[in-house]
Amino acid sequence: MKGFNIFSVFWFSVAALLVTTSCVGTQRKASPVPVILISDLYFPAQDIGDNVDLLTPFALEQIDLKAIVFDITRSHLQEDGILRDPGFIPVMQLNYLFGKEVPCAAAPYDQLTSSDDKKEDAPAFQQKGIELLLTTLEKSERPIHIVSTGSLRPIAIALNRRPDLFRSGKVAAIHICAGSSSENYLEWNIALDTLAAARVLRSEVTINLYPCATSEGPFDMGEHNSFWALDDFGWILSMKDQHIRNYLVYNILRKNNRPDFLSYLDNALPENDSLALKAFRSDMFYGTGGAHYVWETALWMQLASLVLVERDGKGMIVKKDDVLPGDSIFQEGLSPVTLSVNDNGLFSFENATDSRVHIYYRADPPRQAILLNQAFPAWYDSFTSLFTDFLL
Ligand SMILES: [Ca+2]
Repeated sequence: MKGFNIFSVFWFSVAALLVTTSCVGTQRKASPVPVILISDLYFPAQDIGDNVDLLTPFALEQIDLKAIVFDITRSHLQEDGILRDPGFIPVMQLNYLFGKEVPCAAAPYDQLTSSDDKKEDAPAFQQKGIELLLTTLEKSERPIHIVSTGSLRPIAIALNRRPDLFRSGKVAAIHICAGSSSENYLEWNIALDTLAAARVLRSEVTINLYPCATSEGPFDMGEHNSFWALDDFGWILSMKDQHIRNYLVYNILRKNNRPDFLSYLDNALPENDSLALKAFRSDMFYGTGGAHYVWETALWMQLASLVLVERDGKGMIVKKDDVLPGDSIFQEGLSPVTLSVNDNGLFSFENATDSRVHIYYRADPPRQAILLNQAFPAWYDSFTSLFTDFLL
């Protein structure tokens, strides 16, 4: 069943609906996919990947970002002498750059104490993320896609409070970037809250799973995980949209010494920050080599119906409709599997012909890394904010 993609079905349904409801002789674009993002997003960044990835759902015309829930874990708010907050600042920066008003709120900071924990005793501030998730689902007229790129705690709490909402057709699917393709490796996002992971993975909801790690860990590239490494960050400095460039620099360099987080976007980049970005490498701190580690590209590409192609010997990310006859399409997608979930959040999977759970696969991971290193800078450089002035 490789090559089957649940979004092909989704897009076909959307297209069919539009054809039947639009006027004869007119063609309308498919509506963007409504999304609630749940991210372990902090400022200053804990993993800069979350702050860099946040740009994608704001910038893609195929995504209609409805709400952002901060999946905060108490131990990361104060760690090795660094103090962090939930990611209000990066969300505010992107709302400013894209002229949006995407609401955001934090979910409970502490792990579930049982698999049916509703966290009703959490402080009011931490209830807001769960309330935002539930009310966004409740008031949506279309089924919503939930994207989770951290722990599964906010979804588990929402499921425990309102299982009816998740059974009502309000949730199109939950797209999870977490876990490992091997049941022998406890991956970071699962380890953040193992009870929550088991709760969500055992639920009755449609799940598309993008494991981050393999049995070798989170920096290995296997057939069923999503990791790749970006070799270089230098391209950011020559991005056409300099306001977006400044957003990336501010978040990658964790510029909490600049509380003017909007004016930083609107002014020329300080020379020292240009130099620091050029020198920045994630492998100075951890991992196995690269300027930047990425786990979420595949998820956003699948959700937005984008494909990785090789065109004239170079990798490109394009819309499915824009694939040219000479393009070589990189083979990746979602396959149906049956999932066996342990109480500790570890899981294994077996191919199935039909299932509520799908797992990410890719044909040739090293080839994908080469193509994405060529394609990713141009893809990000194609994003445009509301601002067109030149900053230097
Ligand atoms: Ca994350």
